[in-house]
Amino acid sequence: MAAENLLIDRDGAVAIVTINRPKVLNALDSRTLDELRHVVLDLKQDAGVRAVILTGAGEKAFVAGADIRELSSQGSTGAREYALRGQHVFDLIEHMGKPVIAAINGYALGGGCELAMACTIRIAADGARLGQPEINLGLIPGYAGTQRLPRLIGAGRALEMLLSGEPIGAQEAHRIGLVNRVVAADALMSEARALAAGLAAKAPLAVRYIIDAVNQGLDMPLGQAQRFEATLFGLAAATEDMQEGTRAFLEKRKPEFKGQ
Ligand code: CO8
Repeated sequence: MAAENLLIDRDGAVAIVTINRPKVLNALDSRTLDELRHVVLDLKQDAGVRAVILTGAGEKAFVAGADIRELSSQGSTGAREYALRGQHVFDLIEHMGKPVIAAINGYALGGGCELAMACTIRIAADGARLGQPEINLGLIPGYAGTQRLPRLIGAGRALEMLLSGEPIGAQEAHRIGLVNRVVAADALMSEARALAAGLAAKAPLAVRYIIDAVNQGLDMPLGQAQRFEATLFGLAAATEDMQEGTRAFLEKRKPEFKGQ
């Protein structure tokens, strides 16, 4: 499937995916979601890609939400399917097994905030605004916003954002843990690239196991999650990269991880 609404670049082991519908503030329509699904599956399979940056085209928006024009014509069954389809794509991002950095360059509203929350790490430009304004459309979030938001910032704050529909600025998002860091707008992509390159140099299997342990562990009772961690620890300890990492430490040199 040729991507019409996405730009895909490579910088060494880092892939940069840009949602490219700036005329509608990068709103997510069905085609864009489908393209995103294909790209995520491709990047997951591509052993040469070890980290991904997701951002929006233009200076105004990361993603201003689901495409309201398309959404307005959905009936009840269609809307449910639409929500499930988007949730599936966002789950694929969360479970890609590689770090996905959301470089939030402007509005991240509704589905845009939900997309950022499905990413592994969020960096925001200082002028970015994040929120779940669905309530103002007589809707509720449909791409897991009611679930990922309270997991990230706690139920009380999440309920206020979800019920008020009021977006918050980047600094407030940082204060409450919705974004990991805030940078000047003109430094956003260089910060994201530096972070991604650093993560791309880590042991890929250990990276995958950490992401799995955290994300899947959050859905498990603590005892079960700890046993899951121990199993992944056992798998990590059996990798060549573990041999390389420990040997490099003892030889006082930088490790070279191969993902094996
Ligand atoms: N969908 C479609 N078009 C959009 C969207 C959107 N989400 N956001 C902006 N646009 C369009 C505008 O219509 C406008 O188009 P045009 O130039 O043709 O009039 C263009 O982008 C520029 O936008 P504005 O003129 O509105 O720009 P402003 O700077 O005045 O305002 C805002 C920027 C505040 C971001 C404003 O555009 C806005 O409020 N946008 C909508 C934000 C929103 O409500 N998002 C949530 C959408 S619902 C959602 O995401 C649900 C997700 C789960 C769905 C599950 C399936 C059932």
